Amino acid sequence: MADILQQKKAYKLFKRYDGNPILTPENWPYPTNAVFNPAAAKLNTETLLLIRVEDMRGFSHLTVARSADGFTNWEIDPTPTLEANQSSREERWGLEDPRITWLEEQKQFAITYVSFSEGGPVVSLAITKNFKTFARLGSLLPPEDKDACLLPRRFRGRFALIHRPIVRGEAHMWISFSPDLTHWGNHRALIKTRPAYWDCHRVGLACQPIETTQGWMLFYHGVRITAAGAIYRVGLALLDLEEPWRVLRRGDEWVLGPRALYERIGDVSDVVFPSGATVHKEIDQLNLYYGAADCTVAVATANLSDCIDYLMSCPEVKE
Ligand code: BMA
Repeated sequence: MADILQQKKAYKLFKRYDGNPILTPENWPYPTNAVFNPAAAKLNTETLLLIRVEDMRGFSHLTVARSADGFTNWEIDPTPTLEANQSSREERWGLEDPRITWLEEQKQFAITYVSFSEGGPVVSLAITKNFKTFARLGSLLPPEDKDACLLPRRFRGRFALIHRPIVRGEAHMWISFSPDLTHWGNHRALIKTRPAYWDCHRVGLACQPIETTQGWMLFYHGVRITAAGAIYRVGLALLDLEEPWRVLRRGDEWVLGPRALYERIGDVSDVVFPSGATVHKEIDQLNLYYGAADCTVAVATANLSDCIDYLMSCPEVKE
C-alpha cells in the first residue's frame, strides 16, 4: 500500500498565493491571448519573470515583468523583450518556455528557451546581464527538444544541460555536456517516464535546478493522458551535487497538480507548468512560478527545508 504519511507530506509542501493568478492577459500592456510558463530570477533586489506571451496568431515571444516582492505590483515591459529573429529559420514560429540560470563563471544569466523552427521545437540559448540586451548563441541540439536548462557551473570541466528530446515517441529527460556552451555531447538519459504513474506519458524539467547541500533539487513536470486529455503535474527528484548525471532520489507522488479553477480551466485545461523559481534562504522559502492552464501566471510557495526533508524521505534511485 502507498505510504499515506509520505503522500500527506507531498500534498502539504506548496501553498498557492491567495492573489493568484498574478499575471493575466487582461493586465498586459498590449493585446495578447495568453501569458504563461515564466522563467524567474532575482535581479538586484527585484524578482524578474521572463514570461511566454502568445499573440493572436498563436506565436509566442518573451516579455519581462519585475516586482519588488515577487507577488504584487508587476512592472511589465511595454513591448516584447525577446522576439523571434524572423530571418532565422530556427525561430520561424516563435519563442516559448524559457528557463534562467545564473552562470557563475560568466557572471551573466543564461536563458534557454524553445525556438519553434520549421523542423520542430529546438532548444536555443541567449546570454544577458540586464535583460535588455541579449547575445543569441542559437540552437544547441536538433529537434524535437524542449524543457532545457543549464546548471550554473562546470562539472569536470564541462557545462551541463538538462533537456527533453522526444525519441521514438518517448519523452524522457536527458543530460548533455559541453566544453564551450556550443558543442554538446556525452548525452545520457536522466529521468524517465514511469509506466502507470502520474508521470507515465512525458516528463520534462520544470524550473531551474536548485542547489542544496544534499544535491540539486529538481522539479519536473509529469504528464498522464486520461480520457479527458492530458494532466500536467509537478514532482521532485534529487541529483548528486558533483555528478548531476546521478539521480539520488525521486518522489513517487506529485507535489503540485491542477486543483484551483485557474489551473483547471483555460486554453489547455488541467495544466500546472512551473518554469521558474526564486530562493529566499533568509526566510527558508521557495517561490515557484508556473503557467496555469496555458493562460495565466501563478505562484506557490514552499518551505525549502520541508522540500529537502520530503526529498530525503523519497525512495533512493538504484541505477
Ligand atoms: C507542453 C509545452 C508547454 C505547455 C504544455 C501544456 O508540451 O508546450 O508550453 O504549457 O505542453 O499545453
